[in-house]
Parts: sequence; structure tokens; C-alpha cells
Amino acid sequence: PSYTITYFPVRGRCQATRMLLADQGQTWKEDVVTLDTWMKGDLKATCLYGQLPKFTDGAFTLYQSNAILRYLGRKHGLYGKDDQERALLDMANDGVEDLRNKYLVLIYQNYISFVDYNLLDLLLIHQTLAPGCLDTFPLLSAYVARLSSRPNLKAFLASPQHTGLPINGNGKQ
Ligand code: GTS
Repeated sequence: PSYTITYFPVRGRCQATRMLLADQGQTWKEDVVTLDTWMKGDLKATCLYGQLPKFTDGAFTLYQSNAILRYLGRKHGLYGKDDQERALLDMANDGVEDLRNKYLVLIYQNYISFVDYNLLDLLLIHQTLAPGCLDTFPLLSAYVARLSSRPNLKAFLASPQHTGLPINGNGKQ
């Protein structure tokens, strides 16, 4: 296939593209990027906005999930028949984007409970005991990365209050 999707191992912002391609009888290649690979930073540095998804059609490269959808919409006759229809489709898609952003805030930012701190603590301990132990668990890895990047928590995890304390009292860790 000439199409390649480069993205994390989630549905995320790529599933609409995948659904479009599948429904239109297209094939594509998946270039799956693990969190570990992403964290190395080399790929991020090459991405126009420092983010995924990246989409290629042969030698042509695109970023931004909605630009990808629009490109495929144009290419596969899914983008209306005149300027007014296209304007209405753009309006509807912008509405979907507004909803998606609300959903992303719900999923990635607002849901937090005391259980999250407890689970994060234990997962971080696991990573100390066995670095890489979450590598084959993309959802858990993403969870740890997401929680650890909350600004206040990120600062705390980098502070001596966290890094300066042993995990256990008997010296094992
Ligand atoms: N507006 C962009 C789009 O629609 O493609 C947003 C892309 C984006 O937020 N990418 C996230 C990312 O690359 C991953 S996801 O939210 O789509 O799952 N995050 C990693 C980083 O380093 O920013």
C-alpha cells in the first residue's frame, strides 16, 4: 500500500482515518511507535508539530489528523460536490473536533482520584525494580506518562522530596 500511518498503539486520533480507509476498500501500512521509542525524541524532532499521527502517501507527508482526513476525503470523493457542500462538511468536522477536544480533556486531564496516585506510585516502583516492565502494556505506559506529566506532579517527581527518598526502609529497591 502507498499509505502509511505512523502512530502510537492506540485508536486515538487515527481511528477515523483507519475507518475511512477500511470502508473505502483501501489498504495501508501501520508504523507503530511505542512510548519508549517516542521518548527517545529522534522521531519527535522530525515531526512538523512534534506530534503524531504522521501520514504518508508515497513520498507525500502530512501531519494533523483533520488535514489527513480532509486529504483522504478529497482523494476518495468524500468531500462534497461544490464549495457550499465542502463548507458545510468543514463546519460539521470543526464541530466534531470541538467535541473530541472536550472528550480528550475528560479522558486525559479531569479524571483523577486518590486511586490514581496510589496506582502511579506502585507502577513507578515496578519500573524501578524492572525497567521496561510496562513496555508491552501500552495503556499502562501511557497512563504512567500521562499522570507523571501533570505539571504539579511532574515537578514533585523531580524534586528531592521524591528522588531523595529511598523507596523502602531496608535498602532494597
Ligand atoms: N492536532 C494534532 C492532530 O490532530 O493530529 C494533535 C496531535 C496530538 O495531540 N498527538 C499526540 C502526541 O503526539 C498523541 S494523541 O493525542 O493523538 O494520542 N503526543 C506526544 C507528544 O510528545 O506531544
